[in-house]
Amino acid sequence: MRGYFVAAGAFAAVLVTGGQVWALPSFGPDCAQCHTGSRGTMTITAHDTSADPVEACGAPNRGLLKVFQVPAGGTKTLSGTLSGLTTGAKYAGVAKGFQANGVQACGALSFTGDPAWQLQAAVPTYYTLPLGSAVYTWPGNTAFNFNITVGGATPPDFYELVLAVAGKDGSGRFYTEARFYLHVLSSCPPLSIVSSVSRKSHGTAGAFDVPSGGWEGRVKTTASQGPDTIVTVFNQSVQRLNGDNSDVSVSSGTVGSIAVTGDMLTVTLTGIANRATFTIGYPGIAASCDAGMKTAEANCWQVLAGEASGGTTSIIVNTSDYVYVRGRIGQAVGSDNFRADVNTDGAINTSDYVAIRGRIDSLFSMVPTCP
Ligand code: HEC
Ligand SMILES: [Ca+2]
Ligand SMILES: [Ca+2]
Repeated sequence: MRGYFVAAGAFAAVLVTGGQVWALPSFGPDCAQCHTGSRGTMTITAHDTSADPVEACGAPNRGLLKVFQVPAGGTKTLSGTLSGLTTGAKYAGVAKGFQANGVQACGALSFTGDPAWQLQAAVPTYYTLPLGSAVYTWPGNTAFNFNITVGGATPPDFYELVLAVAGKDGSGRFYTEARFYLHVLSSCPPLSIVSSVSRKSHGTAGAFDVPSGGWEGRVKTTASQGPDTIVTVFNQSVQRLNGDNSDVSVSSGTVGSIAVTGDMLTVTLTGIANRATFTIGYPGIAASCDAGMKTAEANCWQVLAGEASGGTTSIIVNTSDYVYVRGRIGQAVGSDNFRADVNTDGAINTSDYVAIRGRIDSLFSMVPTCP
């Protein structure tokens, strides 16, 4: 037998079950077990986005839910707005679902709850608002904001949580809830490329760079037409995932070596196709702080061996390249004229004519920038 009696005071009802006396609304996280009516609407507000993640760990498929995003170690306000109760309804808010594992990586959410809410039970954890055994009376509080601080070691994932309201009005006990995801993001910043250059050493004159997106006409040997050393700087320290040549993807040629120093990646190559766009991607390069933090960005150069003079709309190896070199013969090789040192030996002289000569083709042109 189960019975209850209504007591006076801020917290009106007390249920006696098998000799145990319960204060409301602390009957357990499943308010809907007793609050079977459906009234009011909890609407998730101030969320970041919506998502329908793939459930890999047996969690029910909820379809598209609203999403709050927070980096591991960060704090987020989970907010819902209540509407549609009848005047005089007594109600309290509930935050729950914290024990459910992430839907993709199956890990646990470690968190610190909002001290402005009443922690009612640790297993399964749920909180109510207002504090203690107080309740609201409609029209009363409509804003249910739960500040959550996520533990730094929480696996990045979607964690399904619930903001709900249960109470009692003239028609009896009611309940309404809104499910949403707390999307814990890696605390590691997204990986991006700061710069990437095709670097060639020009003998004692030093090394000179052609930035990604431009054209590369220098030819040290036939094997090193186009980029032979690519130096890419990322926005943070990086790691190699595979340790072999598959850490980078190239559109032509053969990778010789790959080296990482802090935020800098140096790749050497041979045999890059001439008269073609050369592209390098970084499928096996990840941020040092998170092996899952990779970038889809790529770099590219327009490879046209023998090109020296350049152009704004097209590049072509023809007599204008001789003219370009001739105007610089004898100059010290520097950042403003290194293109004229076509064979990269550190001097601008007739040997650069030779590097151009075998490649003259007045019928073939390319755009000077990557597509
Ligand atoms: C085991 C059944 C049961 C569960 C579980 C339960 N309640 Fe109730 N609740 C009651 C009963 C019984 C009353 C008394 C009101 C009535 O129906 O007369 C009540 C009343 C209330 C009231 C109105 C109090 C007042 O001052 O009139 C609130 C608010 C409330 N519950 C919130 C909750 C919340 C929030 C939860 C979940 C965290 C919850 N209840 C879970 C049975 C339950
Ligand atoms: Ca030219
Ligand atoms: Ca030269």
